Amino acid sequence: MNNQETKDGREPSVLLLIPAYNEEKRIGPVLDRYAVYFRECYKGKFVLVVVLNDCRDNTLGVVLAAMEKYSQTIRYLKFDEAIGKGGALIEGLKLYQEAEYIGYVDADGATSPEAYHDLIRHCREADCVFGSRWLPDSVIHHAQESKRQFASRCFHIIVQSLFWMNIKDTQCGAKLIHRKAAEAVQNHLMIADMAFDINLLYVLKRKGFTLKEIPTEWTDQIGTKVVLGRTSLTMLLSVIRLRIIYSPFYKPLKPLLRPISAYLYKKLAAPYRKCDQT
Ligand SMILES: Nc1nc2c(ncn2[C@@H]2O[C@H](COP(=O)(O)OP(=O)(O)OP(=O)(O)O)[C@@H](O)[C@H]2O)c(=O)[nH]1
Ligand SMILES: [Mg+2]
Repeated sequence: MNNQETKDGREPSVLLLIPAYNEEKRIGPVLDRYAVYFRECYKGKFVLVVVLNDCRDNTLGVVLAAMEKYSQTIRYLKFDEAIGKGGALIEGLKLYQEAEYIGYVDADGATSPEAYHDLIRHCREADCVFGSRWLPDSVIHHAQESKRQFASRCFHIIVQSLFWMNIKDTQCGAKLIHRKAAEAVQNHLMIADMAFDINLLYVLKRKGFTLKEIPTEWTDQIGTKVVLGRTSLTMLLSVIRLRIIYSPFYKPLKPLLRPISAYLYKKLAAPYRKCDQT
């Protein structure tokens, strides 16, 4: 018996979110692979919810075609505003009541269904388990290009010095959260861009939930949504904003921080969410 199975051999119910922005070329085969794999190899309830927003291409058409084939397994949520990857996940995580575990994975197929299933096998080891590409046992089939790796390691150093979470890879797109933990952080998620993961992990940790990095199998894919300069600047702005929000300086700085950050996000054409609950 695997450690996530119950005595009758069932695996936990999982709702898996896939944020998607202009993914008509990448998401079709990924939906096929996940739907078929989990139908055939998973001994529990498994539902996929694609969260799309602001798509300029036929992502919705591709998702609808997949839903016709796998009507029991695939659903979607659609937003017309540019809410960002983080915004899409914030909205998707509101569905936490529908399964014992709620998680997410990228639409690009960098994490295979087998690798995601492996993450689920570790679900009882912490309140949030997530894939890591930087552990000794991680398997990288095709690595990111070197300038992406360099930017990613610089970002890692910044995140470590700001938050001291001792996490090797906050940015891997494969994460799984127990519904109780997802419920507890609902009102504390406010980073709408690609730095959303830091927001999620940091708030979980602050609230006393346990986090565990699991070595994963990962393959870089073409067609990334990351525009290195602008995405990196936005992510930097977001982690600094998050750090200030969770510092003693936030109260006195709040009247200044709000208009400044709203202005900067607008300049960067990046999605911005206010944080009323913090
Ligand atoms: N809903 C939504 N999803 C988004 C948005 N921006 C990116 N995504 C999704 O977020 C996921 C991550 O994007 P990727 O292009 O894979 O970027 P990444 O994983 O950070 O970087 P790579 O290493 O290049 O894969 C993909 O599923 C995208 O479609 C957005 O504005 N809205
Ligand atoms: Mg990706």
